[in-house]
Amino acid sequence: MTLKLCGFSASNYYNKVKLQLMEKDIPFVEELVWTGHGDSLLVERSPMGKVPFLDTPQGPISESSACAEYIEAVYPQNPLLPADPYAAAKVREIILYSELHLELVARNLYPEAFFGGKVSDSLKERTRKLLERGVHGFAKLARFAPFVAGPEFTLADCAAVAHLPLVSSASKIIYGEDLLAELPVREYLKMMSARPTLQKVNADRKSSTEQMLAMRVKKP
Ligand SMILES: N[C@@H](CCC(=O)N[C@@H](CS)C(=O)NCC(=O)O)C(=O)O
Repeated sequence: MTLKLCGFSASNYYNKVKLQLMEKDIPFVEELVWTGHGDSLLVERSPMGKVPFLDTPQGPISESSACAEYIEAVYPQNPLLPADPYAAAKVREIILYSELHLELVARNLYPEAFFGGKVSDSLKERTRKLLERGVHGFAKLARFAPFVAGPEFTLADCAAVAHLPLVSSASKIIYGEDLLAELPVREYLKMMSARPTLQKVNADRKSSTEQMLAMRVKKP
């Protein structure tokens, strides 16, 4: 059975796994699954109702990092985790920092930054403090040499190219300042955008985002 990646292409976590599959040259199909409809079938496959999740011959896997680890274990071709356990742990560490201490924190700002909602001043203030701390920590680990974990393209790049642009734009929109400005994110994204795999992910992201925004406008 071919792997099936489920979710939608505007999702950064979906794109993290999609880029991994493409970089490893693994055949897969996509199933469009939107979130937020309280769909009991979705919760059967992804208990938190989140995307992405992966349909495998043995059943579904939710959480992008669990999906990513499964893919690396089952498809050793074009490995995106170093063989050395310490080096692999450093890649995983960067992924965790980019998600727990940057993306998930910046996510507090998305309702106002991207979806026409409002975020309270106190939440903006709290989020800014946490983000500054996260950026400081991430900056100590990220190498950008030229890839985020060092000289090789790894899973950390699949995460970083999906998450960093969102963190950057949300902070620019809400604080009038890019909280990632101390990092060479622009140069990094420019270098990464030469990859045909990322070009495809980004093209799909654009059309999926338009679709998602159109659906939101139609809601009563
Ligand atoms: N920790 C999860 C995060 C996934 C996530 O937050 N996905 C968003 C889309 S980008 C989602 O499904 N949101 C719907 C919801 O939270 O109900 C992962 O790594 O897969």
